[in-house]
Amino acid sequence: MSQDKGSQNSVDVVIVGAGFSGLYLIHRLRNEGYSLRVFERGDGVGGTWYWNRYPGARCDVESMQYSYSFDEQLQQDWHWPEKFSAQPDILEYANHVADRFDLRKEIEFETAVTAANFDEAAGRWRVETDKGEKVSARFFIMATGCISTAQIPDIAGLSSYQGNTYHTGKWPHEKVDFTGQRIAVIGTGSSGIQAIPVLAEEAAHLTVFQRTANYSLPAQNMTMTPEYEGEWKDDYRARRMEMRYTPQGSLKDLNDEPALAVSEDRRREVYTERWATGGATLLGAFNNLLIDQESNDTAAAFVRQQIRKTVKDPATAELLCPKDHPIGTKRICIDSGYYQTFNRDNVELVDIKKSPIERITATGLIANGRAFEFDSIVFATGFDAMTGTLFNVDIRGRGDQALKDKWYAGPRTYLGLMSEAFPNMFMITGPGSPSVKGNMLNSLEQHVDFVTDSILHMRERGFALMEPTREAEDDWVDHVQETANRTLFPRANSWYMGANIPGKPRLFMPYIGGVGRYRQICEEKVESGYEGFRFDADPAQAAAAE
Ligand code: N01
Repeated sequence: MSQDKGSQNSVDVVIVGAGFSGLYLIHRLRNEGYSLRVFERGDGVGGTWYWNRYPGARCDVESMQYSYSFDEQLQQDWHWPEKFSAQPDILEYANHVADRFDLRKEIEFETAVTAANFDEAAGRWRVETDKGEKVSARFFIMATGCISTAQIPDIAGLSSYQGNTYHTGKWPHEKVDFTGQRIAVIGTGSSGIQAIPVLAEEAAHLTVFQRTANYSLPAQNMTMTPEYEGEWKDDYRARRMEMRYTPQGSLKDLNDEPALAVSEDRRREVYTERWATGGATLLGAFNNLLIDQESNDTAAAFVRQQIRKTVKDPATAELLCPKDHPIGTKRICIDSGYYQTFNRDNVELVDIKKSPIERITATGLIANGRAFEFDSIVFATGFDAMTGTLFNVDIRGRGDQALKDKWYAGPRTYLGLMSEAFPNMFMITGPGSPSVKGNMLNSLEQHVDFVTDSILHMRERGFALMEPTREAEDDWVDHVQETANRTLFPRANSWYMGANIPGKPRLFMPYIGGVGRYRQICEEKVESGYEGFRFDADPAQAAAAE
């Protein structure tokens, strides 16, 4: 059984990260009697929701669905105050789960894992931390999230800036008071689009620097009603089961009809209804919006129409209208009053599409040949997604091969769970799994269950090592790309494609074949004897027996 944290340098499992994946892993593996060391670089639990504390941060999956399903009493007891939860409420939930299941005592906070090497002779992982500790473990699990390495672009002069700088993904813990300040926000992805309306209310003046106009849909958020909450709680088990086999891991109203099969008037009616309902429901208005360009164009045109109706200044409205990628192929943004914010007198939109920000100065920045002065600059510039955090740890598998080297042309995984030559190393929601293309809570629970069940499978059968075969991995990598290529997703310069990081290989990283379909594939592999994986005996014992 597990002992006090910090007391063991040889354990069954090392877990990196105490976000939602790490917490559930601790719960499951500890209940099965495994000894653990869990390292978390932050000083609290919650992962993404620990770091992304920027004003306006909110989840765009409904609260009743963006929560754990593993414990019936937990889901019955917990009350979400709003339809779409704000970051502080989600963080409070993570803390509640950590306390309720007594998980905190397993976690070493403010400790980053720096390296992990697979010792082939011993069949164990040697893990090192930034505190200089070395721990040996049979299993090594990266539960580090998909968007956890914040990215500040390398703009000339950045270090000369005398004002305050912030990144949405590394927001300070104490409240930042922007009253009376002139602020710049660089970036108009999900984070920027959520932060801008809130910052605009506080700041004296806000300048938004936009490189790519993004499609944003209104959240139409509301206070949770007892009726809605009750409806879910009365039927939670059945609904959770249903969610698991849906395309996005959540219950949504998906219309199984192609967009061009109905009249233009009917299409407009459907889009208008879904715009009023809020959230990402508009993307489910027809069944081929993310596959067929002409169909997609109809939804994109509708959203541009809404933008032009909302934003009073026609030139600003035009700049805010996305025209260079199909709607939904960059992560759709969900906002509360984003477009309306540009009607405020204290907000200006600056287009930097044609020429990037020239440089940052001591007092502001220069863009389009114009000098701006700011008290604070907010970088809403995104993340080195999916692979960045894995590469921040020097992970080496068989033959001292670095993960980074093996993946030089893009991530190579089997089912987004493991990579060949890295035995007993698991990734929770790794590249090649649906992860960010669905309800993350649903996907991470599935992965934690898969990993725990695999470890139990090995225990029952006396296996020591688990690893995908090269053939299975090659086939899966091809399948992930072929599936993406049947959609419109590769047409956008998105972080899904690695396009936001200079030099990153351009390919679609998540699996877009559907959350439910993916779960079925995983189940089929297990049922057919863990097809595509190979299991080996303990190399140390085998050597001793010779
Ligand atoms: O990051 P992003 P994010 N000069 O990469 C711009 C999740 N999330 O933090 O599009 C100027 O999407 C960049 O421009 P461009 C969600 O999955 C969820 O906003 O590359 N601009 C873009 O506008 C989301 O997708 C929630 O041309 C530069 C922006 O910065 C993911 O996190 C809320 C630049 C980055 O957008 C990441 O979202 C928040 C430069 N040098 C986040 N470099 C919800 O659940 C980058 N940009 C609601």
